[in-house]
Amino acid sequence: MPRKKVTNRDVINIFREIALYLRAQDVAFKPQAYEVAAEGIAGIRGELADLYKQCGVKCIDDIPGVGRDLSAKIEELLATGKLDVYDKLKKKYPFDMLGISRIQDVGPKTVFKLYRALKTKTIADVERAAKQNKIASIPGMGKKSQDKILRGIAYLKDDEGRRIIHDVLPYARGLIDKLKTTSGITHIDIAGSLRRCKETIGDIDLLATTSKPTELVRVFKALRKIDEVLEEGPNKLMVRYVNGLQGDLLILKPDEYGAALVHFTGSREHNILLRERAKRKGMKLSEHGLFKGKTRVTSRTEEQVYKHLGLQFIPPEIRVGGDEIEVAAHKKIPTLIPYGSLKGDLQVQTDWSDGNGSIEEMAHAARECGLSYMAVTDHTKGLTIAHGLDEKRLRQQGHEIDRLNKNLRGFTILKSTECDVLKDGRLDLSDTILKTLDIVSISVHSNTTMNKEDMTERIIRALKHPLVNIFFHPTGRIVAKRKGYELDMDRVIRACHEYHVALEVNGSARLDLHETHVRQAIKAGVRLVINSDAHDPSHFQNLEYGIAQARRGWATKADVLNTKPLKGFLAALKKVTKSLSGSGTSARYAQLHG
Ligand code: DGT
Ligand code: CA
Ligand code: CA
Ligand code: ZN
Repeated sequence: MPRKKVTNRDVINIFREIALYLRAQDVAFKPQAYEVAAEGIAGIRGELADLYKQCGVKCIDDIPGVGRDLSAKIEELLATGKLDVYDKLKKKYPFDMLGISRIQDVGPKTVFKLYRALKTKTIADVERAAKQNKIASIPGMGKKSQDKILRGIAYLKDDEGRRIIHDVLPYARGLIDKLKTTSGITHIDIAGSLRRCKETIGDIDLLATTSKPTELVRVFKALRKIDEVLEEGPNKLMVRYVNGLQGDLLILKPDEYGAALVHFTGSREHNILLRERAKRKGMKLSEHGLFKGKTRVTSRTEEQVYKHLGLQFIPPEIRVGGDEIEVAAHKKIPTLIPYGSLKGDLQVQTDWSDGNGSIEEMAHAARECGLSYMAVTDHTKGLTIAHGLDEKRLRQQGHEIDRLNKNLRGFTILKSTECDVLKDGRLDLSDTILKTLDIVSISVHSNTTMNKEDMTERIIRALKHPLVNIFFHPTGRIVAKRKGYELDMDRVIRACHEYHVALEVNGSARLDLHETHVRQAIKAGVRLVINSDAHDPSHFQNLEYGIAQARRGWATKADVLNTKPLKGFLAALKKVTKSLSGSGTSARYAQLHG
């Protein structure tokens, strides 16, 4: 039997799992090295196997974050399909470390503890043990931890088999790039949930038109990213890709393409409402077109289908089957914030705390992505696991930023912070140092199990602080991983409006705010910022997912402050601080709010 191809995903997962094993044993430095390498691999475009074939271990060495030691390990994996250190770990500790530690609040040490006490090897084992009330009696665990684990597992299951969009979109684009040069092809597009930019994706739906269907099928089946063809017909293929995702490729008639694109983009709920509307207008809508009796009214483009239904064009991101069709009938769908329209990024971590890049590296990467400003927002001292900064180091960082800004043309680094909100709603840094910053941003990282009332009070107290400008990842959720803390978002949104604090739409795996809160915040007059939350130079790609998230919440360019050039942005943020405006923040705030 031929050995299975080692994919980037395999290497990433193995490295992440090794890091977890090492973390559980308190090994210094090494876990981070594996994690950083995994990040680096996640950021590359092609397949490691191809790179390796081209120029050997030299090319692997060049991947950001992959050191000499680990490139040798990657080589071992690619060449032999196995990795000795990993196999030894797995033999000694035969449990699904990677899987079990995906459960919310279950760290690698807990996975070990569970295994030692109960021999739990899989998530299913852990679930069974929890249901049999066995976890509660492990020393140091208790009933509360057991309940939390059960909730965490239930949350994971909701998303079983689905992948976060960050992992799927670049992959699908890689497929499109390969297919679009096929002879005879006239259209090749992403449809389904991926085109709608949902947070998680069930499968990759591709639509195509071509004058040479057999050629397209041939090229498609030969793609290295395809693991197995599951079903094959003349116009439809269903496959499993090497990353484990499934996908369809549909080959359509060119004159039906628009109607098909509407149909296969979905959502199902949106399609149902469209069909009902067609019916009310004496027509019938299907994937083949919009019909009046036997005559086809239209089908060639999506725009025409919407137009003949008396509707404005509805962007895919908001085709959810809510009120979008009604609003489109009144021609009231706003122009959503365009992709690529951000000028700055207000949440960037560097190697001063838990990021991988220096301030300078991050600035260069941001500029490469077309930005003209970026705020450095390292964590603060309360967050010891992330090497948070205290007042003294933040001041030193300020000097470093001044030094760098002198040498940068057409790009500005802003002094900022991701200041931890303490348990009682006070901030983790003194006002004296906060006043020296260009922007003060806050977030909650600790004591996240408070009840709703207390958490809301805690956050509102922080929002009231006269120096605070932006509230980062407001609900604490992480897609498919963590639900977020209990919070009264109505009250938080009102407070943001009252105290002039902008809400963040975070483009990392958090995708926080949720789109319903984006829409709610806009209605309440709260301004937004879209940030990457970059911890690595490659993470500025997150901005695109942040924009998608904001679009799903109906945000326009005007709703998002960092679509403005630096000056306009700082002016709009209102509470402009000392180092740029020359006037103290609190004085300005007192002026504004009496
Ligand atoms: P996913 O794959 O779970 O992330 O979500 P979708 O929306 O991509 O769902 P999928 O792949 O099953 O189907 C793609 C689109 O095709 C879906 O959004 C709407 C359309 N579609 C598929 N089956 C049906 C159906 O039975 N009824 C209707 N109205 N539309 C359907
Ligand atoms: Ca799909
Ligand atoms: Ca599908
Ligand atoms: Zn961080």
